[in-house]
Amino acid sequence: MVWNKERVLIFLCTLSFLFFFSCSRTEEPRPENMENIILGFSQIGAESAWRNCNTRSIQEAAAHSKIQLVFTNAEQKQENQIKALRSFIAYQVDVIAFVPIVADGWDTVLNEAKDAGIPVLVTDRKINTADETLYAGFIGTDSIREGRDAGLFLLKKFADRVENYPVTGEPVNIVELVGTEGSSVAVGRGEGFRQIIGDHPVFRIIHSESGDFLRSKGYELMKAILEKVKEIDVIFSHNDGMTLGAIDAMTEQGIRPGKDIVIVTIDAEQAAIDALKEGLVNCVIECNPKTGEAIMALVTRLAAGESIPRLLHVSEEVFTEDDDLSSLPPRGY
Ligand code: GYE
Repeated sequence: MVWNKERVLIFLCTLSFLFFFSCSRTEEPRPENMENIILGFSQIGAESAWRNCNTRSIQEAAAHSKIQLVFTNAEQKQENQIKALRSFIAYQVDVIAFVPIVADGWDTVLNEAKDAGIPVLVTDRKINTADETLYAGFIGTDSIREGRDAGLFLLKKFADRVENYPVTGEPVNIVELVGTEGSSVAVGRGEGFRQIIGDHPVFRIIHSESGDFLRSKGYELMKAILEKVKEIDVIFSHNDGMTLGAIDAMTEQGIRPGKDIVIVTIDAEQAAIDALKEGLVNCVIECNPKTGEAIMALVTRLAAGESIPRLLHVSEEVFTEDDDLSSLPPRGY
C-alpha cells in the first residue's frame, strides 16, 4: 500500500476515533461537577410525530442542562437498543436512559449495567422484569389510563345504544388499530380499553390488528379492513399516526370519518387536534412526549448517587368533540 498524505491522515483520524471510543472512563472519577454528566440515551426510532417531538425534547433538555448526551436511534429494533446499551456500559457513561421498544428481553443487558454500577432510567414505555433492582425508576405515559379514557368516551357517545341494547340488541362494532406488538403502551391501551367496555356486551371488538404506530400501516390496515368488514361503528386507534392513515383510507372509500365511523385516537399531535376541530375524529387522548426536562432532572439526581421515584406518570388531558378548542395552544408535534 502506498502511504500518501491523505492515507496517513485517514489512518491517524481512525486511530484517534478508536482510541476515544474504546478507552473506558475508568481513569476519570465520577463527575463532581454536574455539568460533566454523560448520559447514554437509546431512542427507538422516528416512527411518529410523537416520537420526533420526544427526541427533540430530550436533546434540547440535555443541551439546556449541559448534560453530555450520547444519543442513539435503534430504528425500531430491540437488538440495536441492546447493542447501544452495551456501548454505553463499555464507555462507562454516568447514567443510561432508554425507551424500551418492547416490554420483554431486557434483564441480561440491565444486569450488565447493574454490574458496571451504572444507574438506568426507563422512559416512555415500561419493561417487564422480576428484578426491580435492574432499573432506578420510570417516567412516562400511563397507557392503561389512556385506554380507559377511550372506553369512557364511547360509554358517553353511545349511551342510548348501551341503555337500549337489552331491547334492541344493536351492538357497537369496534375496530382496534393496535400499536407495536409487545410494547407496554399497546398492551396497556388495549387492556385499559377492555376494562371499561368489557362490562357492556353492547361493545364488540370485531377486528384488532397491529399497525405498529405507523401512518402507512394504518392506511393499509384500514383499506383492507373496509373491504372485508361492513358494519363498523368505531375505530379505536392506539396513535394518531395510524388514525391519519385510516382517515385517508376511509375518505378514499367515500366514508365520512367522525360521522359514519366514530374515531378515538391517542397522542394529541397537532394533526389530530386539527382533525377533531374539523369533525374528522371525535376524541383525542393526550400522550405527552415533552418529558426531556423531567428526564434530565432525574438523570442529574442519579448521577449524584441519589434515589428517584420508582414510577412517574406525566399529566395528560382528554379532548373531545364537545370541547371548545379555540384557545388550545399549538401542540408542537
Ligand atoms: O403513542 C406513538 C409512538 O411510546 C407513547 O409511541 C409512545 C407511542 C406513541 O410511536 O405515537
